[in-house]
Amino acid sequence: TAGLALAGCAGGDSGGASSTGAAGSDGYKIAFVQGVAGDEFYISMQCGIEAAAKEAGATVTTQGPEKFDPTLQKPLVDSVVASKPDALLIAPTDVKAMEAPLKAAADAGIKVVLVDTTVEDPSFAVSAIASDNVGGGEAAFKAIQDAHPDGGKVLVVSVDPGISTTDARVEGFQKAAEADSKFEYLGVQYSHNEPATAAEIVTAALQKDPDIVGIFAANLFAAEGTATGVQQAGKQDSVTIVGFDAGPAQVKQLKAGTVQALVAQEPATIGQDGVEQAIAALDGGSPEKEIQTGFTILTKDNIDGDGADAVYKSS
Ligand code: T6T
Repeated sequence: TAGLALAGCAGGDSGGASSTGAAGSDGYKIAFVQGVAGDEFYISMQCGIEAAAKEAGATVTTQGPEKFDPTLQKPLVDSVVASKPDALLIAPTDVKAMEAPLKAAADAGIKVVLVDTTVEDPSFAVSAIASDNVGGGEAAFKAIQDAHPDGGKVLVVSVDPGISTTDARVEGFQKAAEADSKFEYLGVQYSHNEPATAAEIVTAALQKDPDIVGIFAANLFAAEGTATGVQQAGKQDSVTIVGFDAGPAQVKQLKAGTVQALVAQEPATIGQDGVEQAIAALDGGSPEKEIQTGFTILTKDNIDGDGADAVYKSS
């Protein structure tokens, strides 16, 4: 993976905008808009983008909204469009709400590349790059299935409906769970990307159904709160937690045994691919319309070996 090659990436700017690139460079200007600022997944992606841009002599400006919320992301996009970058790499926060502003960016002549999330009709984008999110959801169920061959109740904690990635993960998990009659799918609840809300959802769910055997947390912040909720309910010995994403805190929890498996995406690769496709489009080449990147299932058994490469950066 690109992970190790990127050690030392500055990234980690959780607040306002950051930029990198040679001063006075006459290379392409790339703007990156994250789904949310301060999220280690997007920090690792930023590292991949900056490394690839540096190689191509391009400059990068990175910004992210304070929350994973289209009403906060749209004004950022509008101001980025007004600054006329050559390309915009973006993780749209909603399949519907972000479509028009991004189409407007493309209509203004900016090459738009969707990284991680997408929109309902991405035809205006030169490329869309994402993990196999349905496959990741299926793999998450398989990890619970392996730990509980006799079956039982399973729950999903996601972010918000209308996010392409997490919706696809839920879909993959649900289909796999419903295909095994030994399991009872309790449905999905939404944490709005707040760990505290995820923890409340989980403690309430465990009060109602104390025999839950597995919980799938569909992103980093859902996983953080799910682990807290299971601990608070004192259920760490009977509930298997599988989280999407491998931030430093999640990996610590995996090693400590408070979380049993993680689905680690390749955010730096998504970012590097994004830059390459943007530059292909700008140079008049033929970018790939869609690219699917891989994931790794991390457990206590493989995290100290090759799995360590899959851990995201925190700064
Ligand atoms: O799981 C990632 C990303 O793929 C998703 O679209 C939103 O949440 C994360 O950024 C993790 O917090």
